[in-house]
Amino acid sequence: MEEQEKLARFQERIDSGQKIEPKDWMPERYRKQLTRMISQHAHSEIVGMLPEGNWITRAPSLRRKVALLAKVQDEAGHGLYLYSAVETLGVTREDVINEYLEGRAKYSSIFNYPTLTWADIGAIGWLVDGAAIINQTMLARGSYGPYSRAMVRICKEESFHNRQGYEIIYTLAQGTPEQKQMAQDALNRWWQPAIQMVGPPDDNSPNSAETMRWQIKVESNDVIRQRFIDRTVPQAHAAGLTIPDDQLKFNEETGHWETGPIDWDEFWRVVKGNGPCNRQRIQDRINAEREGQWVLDAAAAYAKKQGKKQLTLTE
Ligand code: BYC
Repeated sequence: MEEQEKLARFQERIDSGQKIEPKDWMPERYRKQLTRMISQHAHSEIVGMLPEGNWITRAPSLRRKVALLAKVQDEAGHGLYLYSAVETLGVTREDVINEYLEGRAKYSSIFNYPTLTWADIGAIGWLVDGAAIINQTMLARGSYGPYSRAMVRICKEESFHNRQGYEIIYTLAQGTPEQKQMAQDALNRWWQPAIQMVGPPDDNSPNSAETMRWQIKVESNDVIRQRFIDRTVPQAHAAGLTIPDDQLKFNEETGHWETGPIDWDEFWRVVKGNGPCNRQRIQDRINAEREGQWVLDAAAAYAKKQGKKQLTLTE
């Protein structure tokens, strides 16, 4: 079959809502786009453990500690499903992890900000998992079977994360004036990064035309961002907190909250490696890889004895 004809058939399958599976024919660009997105997503789950892991030993109660520990473990699990999903596209997880360790791979901009107080743990669950769920519920309807199925399970776990985060923020906001101020301060620092994390505006999103034509993404960055804002503003108000945007207003005609300007210069600075914690995040992962080498060596020795392939740290 001619390439053009294969392409037309492929597009027909996508347009009729069929899932594409690993052994099906797919255009090289489709494979490339998915490999890019899934590997970035996997790295984000793993690097996302760092800002939260920072607070496990300092959680204010046993209940909070247990919930945070479970959340961070869930994120590791998400990374593993996603590294497995990316392997179905013909790359190895060692290759994509090495790209990350060498600073060549992207991961979500949001994880380059520090967690300065306990309220930041609430802000991550509420805002970061909140934005991620809205984006990923959309990705669960995407065309590639292994990725869309991974999203279903991940979203269920993220819903728990989101509620534990909002509960932390809400509780602090109803506490002493100092506690309320801590919650407000976390919202002030995380609001812009959170509304930026679902990607640049549609008119400056080079991958969208292709990722949407092939239904890797089924809704655009702007649509997802607006949904996140519409859902989150009333939650802030219910907790008695103020969104840090003096131009924020509700448009009665469209039924949407409209924000003031979003700081896209800051977003691109962070994406290009110059956020407050970019270097530290990569260094921490390099250290973890180095310090975990003995586990790899032990697993490799065991695998050799059993006649199996060599394992990686994330298996
Ligand atoms: N950060 O053309 P665009 C979690 C890049 S983790 C960094 O719009 P696309 C959690 C983009 O890669 C959840 N880079 O791209 C874990 C592209 O550069 P390249 C993380 C970003 O792909 C632990 C360029 O900008 N979620 O929930 O059509 C604890 C132009 O963008 C970002 C995912 O990873 C960013 N924020 O759309 C707690 C979801 N945004 O690759 C919570 C999967 C954009 O061409 N990914 N860039 O060099 C996606 O849904 C899509 O890739 C995006 C961007 C919507 C993010």
